[in-house]
Amino acid sequence: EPKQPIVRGAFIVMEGLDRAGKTTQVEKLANALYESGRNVETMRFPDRTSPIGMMISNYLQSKSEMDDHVVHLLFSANRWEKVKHINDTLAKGCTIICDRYYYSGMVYSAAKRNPNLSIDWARAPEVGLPRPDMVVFLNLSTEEAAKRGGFGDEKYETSEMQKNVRENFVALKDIPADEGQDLQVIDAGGSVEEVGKAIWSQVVPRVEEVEQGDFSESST
Ligand code: Z5A
Repeated sequence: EPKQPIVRGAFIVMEGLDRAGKTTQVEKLANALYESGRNVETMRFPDRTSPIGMMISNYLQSKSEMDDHVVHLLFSANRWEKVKHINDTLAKGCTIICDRYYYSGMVYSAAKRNPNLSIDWARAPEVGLPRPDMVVFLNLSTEEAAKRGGFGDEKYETSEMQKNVRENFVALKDIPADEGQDLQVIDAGGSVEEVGKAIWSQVVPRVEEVEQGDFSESST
């Protein structure tokens, strides 16, 4: 039987807390989708390769200082500069698995608890970005995260910041906009294989739906 043509690729985002295994699972999922005969591309934010991404990377490595709003807007601009590429890739039937997106953008900037940088303020520059077809949120307890080694050296890798980030991700559920509802929570505390299986069983049905045209063309 001839395969139906693919309407478009699916846009799947992986979000999660520090050391939850996003990068590990993005690769694993992309490989498995590729093995199943699909075109797949991985992306990550921040994309440190563009001029804007390099400014973000220097900031995260404490090589430069920036006002909280400025770096927030750079993280957002770093997504906007990829919008055409995202839309073109999906349109040609290629599925995108993306490591972090604007959910991280909102939650990390607001975790600084700067009184002039609320989650609503943080959301504004993200409005209009392509909306993912599914967001997998890898949830890891503080205890499990600690077992996976200490903090790295980058700016946000402190226990205070990570505690606020966790609270903000939980609070996303209460935001009237649809951000919270987008998140499919998966327990990231199991082995790489176990977590991979849980992700696969959630993602594949969604990818199939999108490929067959069952999606709404929406933006944030
Ligand atoms: N940020 C922001 O502020 N605003 C934005 O708009 C965006 C991001 C997009 C850099 O991001 C920082 O930018 C980040 C958020 C902020 N700050 N922090 N923290 P990044 O994506 O470049 O860096 P990252 O997310 O911190 O790092 P990462 O390396 O991508 O982490 P990960 O993907 O969660 O984990 P991993 O590398 O896959 O695994 C971590 C370790 O655990 C590794 O040793 C693995 O072998 C191990 N691992 C993985 N899975 C398992 C399981 N299942 N069991 C045991 N061990 C495991």
